[in-house]
Amino acid sequence: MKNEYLQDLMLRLAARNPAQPEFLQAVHEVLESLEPVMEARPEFIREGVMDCLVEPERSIRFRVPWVDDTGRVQVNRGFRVQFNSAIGPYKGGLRFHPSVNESIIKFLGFEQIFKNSLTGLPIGGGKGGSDFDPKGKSDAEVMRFCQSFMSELFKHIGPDTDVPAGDIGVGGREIGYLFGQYKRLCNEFCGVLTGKGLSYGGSLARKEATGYGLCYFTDNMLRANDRSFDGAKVVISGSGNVAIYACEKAAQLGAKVVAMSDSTGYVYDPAGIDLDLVKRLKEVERRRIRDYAAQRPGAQYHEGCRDIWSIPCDIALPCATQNEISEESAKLLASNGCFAVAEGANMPSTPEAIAVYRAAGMLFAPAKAANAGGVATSALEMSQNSMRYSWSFEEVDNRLRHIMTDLYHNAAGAAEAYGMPGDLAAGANIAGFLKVGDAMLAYGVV
Ligand code: NDP
Ligand code: 2IT
Repeated sequence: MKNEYLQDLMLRLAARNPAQPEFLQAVHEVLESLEPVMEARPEFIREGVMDCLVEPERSIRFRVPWVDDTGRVQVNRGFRVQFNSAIGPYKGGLRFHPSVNESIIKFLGFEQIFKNSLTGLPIGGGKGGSDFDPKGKSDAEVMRFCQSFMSELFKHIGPDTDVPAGDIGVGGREIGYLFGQYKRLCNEFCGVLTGKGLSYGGSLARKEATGYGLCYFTDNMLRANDRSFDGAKVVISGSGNVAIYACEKAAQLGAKVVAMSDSTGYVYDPAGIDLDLVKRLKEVERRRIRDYAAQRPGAQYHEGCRDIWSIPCDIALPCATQNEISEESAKLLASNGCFAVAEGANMPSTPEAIAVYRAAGMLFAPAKAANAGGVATSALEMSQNSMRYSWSFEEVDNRLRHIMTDLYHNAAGAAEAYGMPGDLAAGANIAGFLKVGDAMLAYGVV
């Protein structure tokens, strides 16, 4: 980073948030690519927009006590970071995973500001979650936890204030328990959460949206570079919501997905992943990806999820978690001939990995742009809730496809306009920032 003001801002941010490496990583990546904007529009620094941008508007941390099936009291931590509401109510998922801490929620909330802006829809940025681990818990335990979590969270959210949704460890089951408790506490049926079940205000195609949107975005990027999914060999990390529907759409677009993973290991299936089997194991039976190989002749299981990037492929779709592709993994991908990486997960590539993609001339679709289809469809769910109406699957899917195409052109156009043609990461940061920054300027110091 060359801009002296941004350099100093980064130093002050690091001094104030010493134990938040993921948050600092996310901010650094954005500020670096905004340097040319600071040259062209010095008012963003002069008027204090950059200083405000890196400090959440509000950050809530709370105790979540609940009783497990043996009668013991368990205590988890709950978080909601309401990062930026310049262009709409805070919007962003809830993550339930033992690794959750303030740094992770703040990095996710910060990224969400620009992602949500890029969708073109009126949504601000926020994120929340807990260090609760839903794995191995009974439905009754998950319900009690969700009810306790919402018993505090409901005070801070609302359909025009803050609208949470799912993320890692939070799917349809959890959203159901959370929404039920909100409705009970507020005596109000409203669009306060997205990713709801179809019988109580959910949107068709929300479940599919992040994975499908990732492939729509990637398809645009590939076509603009005379490539396509058709006939391509694809590796997808993760086997959760994003990974499953990325696999489905990639296959529909003619690709062969040969590997998927979870946090313990990966399966390699040279004949192509049997997605019905993955869906049954993961969505219905809540089993491990290891069990896939036991039921699928020809598939191999390997312990250790990170080695999935050693499998030769044309296109890599990381759809598990942050920093899952290291420099070493990126080098393996490049040397095995991979020509495109598109991020379904949030910040799955380390900065060193991104440098490898650039040096190798690989196409790179950054998370903020490539996985924005999930939150965009959440915003479509909010619209349907406000209208008290529901669109068909085709209607929502068509809107999603158009949003991802517009988003691609918007990011590519901003990269070009600021002298970095082809750099979608910079373009996404710039285009996402400008709308939020202009709104913040309009408000004055607030
Ligand atoms: P799920 O909980 O449905 O699935 C997560 C998947 O990633 C699982 O296969 C999980 O394996 C694996 N995983 C989680 N943590 C780790 C870890 N520390 N190391 C290795 N593997 C891990 O979550 P989603 O599919 O919803 O989310 C996946 C990613 O996509 C996240 O980065 C999320 O922030 C991002 N995202 C999600 C959106 C959504 O709409 N859901 C929208 C945009 C981005 P295991 O089962 O073993 O834990
Ligand atoms: O990271 C994300 O964009 C999400 N987890 C989805 C957020 C949402 O509000 O749908």
